Amino acid sequence: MPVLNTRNIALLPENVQRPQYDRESLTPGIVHLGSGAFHRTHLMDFHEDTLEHQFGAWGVIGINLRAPDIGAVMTPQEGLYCRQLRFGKEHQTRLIGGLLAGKSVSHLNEPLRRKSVRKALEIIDAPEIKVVSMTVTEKGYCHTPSTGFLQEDHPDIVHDIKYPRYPLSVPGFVLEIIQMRLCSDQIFPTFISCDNVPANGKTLKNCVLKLAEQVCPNLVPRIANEVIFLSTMVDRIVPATRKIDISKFKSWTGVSDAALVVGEPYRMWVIEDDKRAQLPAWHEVGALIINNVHDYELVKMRVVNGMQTSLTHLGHLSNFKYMSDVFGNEIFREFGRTLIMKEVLPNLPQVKGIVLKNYVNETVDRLMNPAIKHRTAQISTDGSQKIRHRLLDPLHDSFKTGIPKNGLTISVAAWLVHIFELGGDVNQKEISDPFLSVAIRARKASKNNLSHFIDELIKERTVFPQWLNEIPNLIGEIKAIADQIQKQHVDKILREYLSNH
Ligand code: CS2
Repeated sequence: MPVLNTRNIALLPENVQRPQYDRESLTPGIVHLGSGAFHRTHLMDFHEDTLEHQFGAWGVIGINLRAPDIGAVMTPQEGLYCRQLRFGKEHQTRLIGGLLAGKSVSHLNEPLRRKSVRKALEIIDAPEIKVVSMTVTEKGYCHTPSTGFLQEDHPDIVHDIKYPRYPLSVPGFVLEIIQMRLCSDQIFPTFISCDNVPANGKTLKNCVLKLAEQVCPNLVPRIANEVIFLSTMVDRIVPATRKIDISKFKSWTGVSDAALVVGEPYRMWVIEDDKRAQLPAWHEVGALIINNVHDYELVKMRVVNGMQTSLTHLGHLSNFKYMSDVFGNEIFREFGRTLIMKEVLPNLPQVKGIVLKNYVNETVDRLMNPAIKHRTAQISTDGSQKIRHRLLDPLHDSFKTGIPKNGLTISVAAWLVHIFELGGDVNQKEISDPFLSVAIRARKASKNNLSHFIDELIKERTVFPQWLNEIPNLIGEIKAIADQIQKQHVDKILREYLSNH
C-alpha cells in the first residue's frame, strides 16, 4: 500500500482538503516539543489555517523527548499526515503540510541518548527557530502538582543538575536551549506552553529558574527578565488514534497514514499577549491573544477537564470504555452537568465571549459525541497530576464560599477508589501514573483496607494540600462515599445526588 508522502498526495480522495500554499518553499521557524496526537490535531490545525492565510517562514519541526518515536513515523511521510474531525457519521479530513519533519530523542540508553539529545538541541539552536511550543503533559513540567514548584528531587531534575548538557527533563531541555542561544549570542526563542497546567507558561518559567539556580545561577536574572514564556489555554478533544482509525483510512483512501489523528470539530486557543513575542498570525485564524489568559484557563480546566476527570473515574469503575458511553448514560451525564452548574460555576470568573451556562451545556454535548472514542482509561492516566486543578481546587473554593460540594466530594472519592484499585493491580498496563508507587506502598501499609489507604495517601503533600485535613468531617465524608463506590453503588450514589438537586 502506498505511504502518504509528497508523491502520493494525488492518490488521496478529492474531498481531502489540501494545503493551499507552496509547501516546497516552507522553511522551519518553530520547534514543537511533544508532537503527539493533540499537537497534530489542535495547534497544527490552527497553524495550517495561518499558513494558508498569511504564508511565512513558519514550518514546524516536531521533537519528541519520549516515546512514541515520531521520527520513525514522520520521516517516510515527509512530515505529511491527515487530521480527521468527526461528529456523528460526518467527518472532515485535512492533509496537514505545516509539519516539516519529526525528530525523536528515542534512544533510552547512553551514549546514544546523549547523541540524539544534542542533535535535537542543535536543531533548536538554529537562528531561524523563533518559537518553541510544547505539549509535554502535566508531568513533563516536573513540578509538584500541589504547589506548582519544581520537584527538586525528581530523578530527571537530579540528573539534569549533574549533566545539564544532556537533559532528560523538559525544564532541563529548555534551560540548555537558553544557554546555547546565549553562547552563540542569538536572541532567545519564545517558549509557549500548551498543557493543562494552570499558568502553564509561568509554571515552566519558575521550574526553569529554579533549575538555573543550581546549574547557572549567574543567568537567573537574564532568564527572568529576557526570556518569554507564554501561557495558553488549549481546547480540543483528541483521543489516541486507534488501529481501526488507521485501517479505515487505508481502505477509504488506498493510502497508508501511520500519523493519522482524529478529533472533534470544536477548538479553542487562547494565548497570553506579550508584545515582545514574534509569532505567526495565529490571531487571524481564531486564536485569541489576550491579557487575562488565566481566566480562560480556569474556566476550561474546571468545566471541560473537571467534567472529564469526575466522570472518567466514575465511568471507568463502572466499566464504561469510552467517555461517549459514560455521557450516553443519562444518570452519569446529568450528574456531570449538575455538578459543574451547581458547584463549580458559581466560583468562576466571567470571561468575554463565553456564557458559562451555555459553555457547560456545550461541553456535555461535546463529551456525548459518539464519533470520538476517548477511552476512560486514557483520561484516568496520570490522574494524580490532574486532580488538584480539576477537582481539589474547586472543592476548596466551594468550602470558602459555602456553596454545595457533594458532587465534587463524590468525584474525589472516585479518584481515591480508582488509585486504590490501581495500587492493588500490579499487572495492569492500561493506566500509568507517576503516583502509582506511592499508591502501591499505601495499599500494603493499609493491608488493603480502603479507609486506612485513604488516611495514608492523604498525607502525601505532593498531591494533597494541607487544607483537606483541616475541614471538619471532610475526610470522613470522602471515605464513606469511597466505601459505597467500592461496593459498586455508583449508580445509586449518582441517582441520590440528582434527586437532591
Ligand atoms: C483530557 C484532556 O486526557 C486528558 O487529561 O482531559 O486531554 C482533554 O481532552 C483536553 O484538555 C480537551 O481540551
